[in-house]
Amino acid sequence: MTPILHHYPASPFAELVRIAFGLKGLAWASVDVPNILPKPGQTELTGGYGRTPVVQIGADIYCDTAAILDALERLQPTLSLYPAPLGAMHRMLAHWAGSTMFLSFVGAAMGTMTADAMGTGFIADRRARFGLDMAQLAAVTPHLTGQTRTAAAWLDAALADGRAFLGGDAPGHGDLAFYADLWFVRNVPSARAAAEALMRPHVAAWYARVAAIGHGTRTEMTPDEAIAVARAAAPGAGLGQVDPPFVAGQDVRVKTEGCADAPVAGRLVRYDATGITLLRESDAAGEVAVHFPRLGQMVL
Ligand SMILES: N[C@@H](CCC(=O)N[C@@H](CS)C(=O)NCC(=O)O)C(=O)O
Repeated sequence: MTPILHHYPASPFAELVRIAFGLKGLAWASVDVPNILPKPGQTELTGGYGRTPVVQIGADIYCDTAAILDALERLQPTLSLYPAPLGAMHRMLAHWAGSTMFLSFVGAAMGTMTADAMGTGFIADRRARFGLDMAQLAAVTPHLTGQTRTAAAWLDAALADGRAFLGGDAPGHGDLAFYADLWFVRNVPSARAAAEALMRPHVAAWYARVAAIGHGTRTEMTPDEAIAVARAAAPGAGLGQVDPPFVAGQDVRVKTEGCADAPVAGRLVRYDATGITLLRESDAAGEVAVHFPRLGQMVL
């Protein structure tokens, strides 16, 4: 079944997934979502999860790149996003690139933007959901820029032995995650100087190799068409088990750490080291399974 990506062009986490499609040579459908709430088509499917990206495969809805990449790995095992020798260690690299370092890269780039360039709607959205404070951002931008330079120096040192990708000959999740961080800085016009400072020789060559992977084969889809795809499908088979203290079928809510977005309510059918899955009823799409990674999600 063709995966459907709910995203907007400037999202670095969406860029990570677009390159993952390219790595696996997948055909995919693209649904454009706004870069601020509300996102009615997306939240009809997720039950409230409003972050970007979300990938839908039939009536299975994957929230967060960690859950999305697991789903793509099951859908199309080759080429693997977790190639040897690093294997699962790619998850650790990607987690660092997508947490502490993501905030540094995004802050370093956004700290160069004027409030006008961001727009009042965007600033209000990020303030309400993530606590964005423009004055505080301006004050910490030099610090965040320094943090990104250390990450770039480490990447450059890791690549200095001539390896093509962070784990050797084959690219993996960790490459895609760091690529997305740098890609975001490079795509903010006012952050040009910050971006240039990151492009050390080995980093620049590696960045070009990741970019060359491309995005696979993209077609366009409307939010209503995506909802119709979910309505016509049934959620896939269970992926795991429900560990204590919860029990299978229990009504719970899943809330993302560090974000004020509404929690997602549903019946718990997976809660283990591999992730979290809820079954829920959507008015428009019928029964859907909403999948989350284990890290970064609170079950309430
Ligand atoms: N841990 C999440 C982080 C996703 C994330 O922070 N996405 C940003 C955009 S790149 C976001 O949701 N911003 C708010 C929005 O798009 O509404 C993941 O790996 O997918």
